[in-house]
Amino acid sequence: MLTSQEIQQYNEEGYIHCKGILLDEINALINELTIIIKDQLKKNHIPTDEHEDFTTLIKKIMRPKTKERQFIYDIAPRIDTIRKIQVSEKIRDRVKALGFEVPFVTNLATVRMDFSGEDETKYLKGPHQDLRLIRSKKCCTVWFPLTPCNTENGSIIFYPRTHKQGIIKHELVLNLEIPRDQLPNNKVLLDVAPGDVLIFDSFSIHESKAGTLNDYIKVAAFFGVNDALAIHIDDEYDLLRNDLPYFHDILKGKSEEAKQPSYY
Ligand SMILES: O=C(O)CCC(=O)C(=O)O
Repeated sequence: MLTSQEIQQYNEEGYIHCKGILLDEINALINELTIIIKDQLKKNHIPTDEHEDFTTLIKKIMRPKTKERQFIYDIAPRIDTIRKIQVSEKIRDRVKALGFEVPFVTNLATVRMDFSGEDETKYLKGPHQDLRLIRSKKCCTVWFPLTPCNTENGSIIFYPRTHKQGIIKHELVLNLEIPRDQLPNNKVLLDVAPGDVLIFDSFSIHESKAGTLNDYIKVAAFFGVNDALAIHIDDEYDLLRNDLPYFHDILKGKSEEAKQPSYY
């Protein structure tokens, strides 16, 4: 399932790139999302052409501040084709090979749609650890694209070997971020295709990267997995489940009310 080099890479660098393992599953997910988006476009009397591809449809439906946009964000993580990926043996067996004894999916997947023309300072995620997905020391993020992710279309920047530093102090900007002057120099922009999966230690520092194309689009999803046997109830990792402020509260200017992070 995983080679000894891959396991070694995960332990040392903090991530592995599993190429082409979810081709059928991603096609099924894109097909379902396409049906849902076309249905919403039709209900909103927005004309579509039969040949329009997934990315064109996404750009059409994801108009800022519309209910349809929110609906797509809300429904995407809940459809069966994405839930199937979360419980797929292809993921579970790999995570077990990485030493998770009783893996469990920590959350509904997040589906991100990043495209040009949006306020990148607001929506693109700065350098961070996946604090929301950490419940124990043994946790990973499973990240997979629905569109090609690379320099041109946008991707993630990953900071190898940052996973062994424990919880790093984040600052509350629009999101929780690690100040740039504290980042290591060594970073990689990952080139990932639909069907590929990145599995990385959720303690690893990573950030979203905008594409260089004028009309870039990047659609990707991720969720967390923890090892149930690594959970120590109410320790500093487990308590992250209720210590973090919510992005939407921060956006609405409620950051004063949002809980301040106290975990470094
Ligand atoms: O750009 C990405 O897909 C990474 C996003 C991410 O790490 C996050 O939203 O927590």
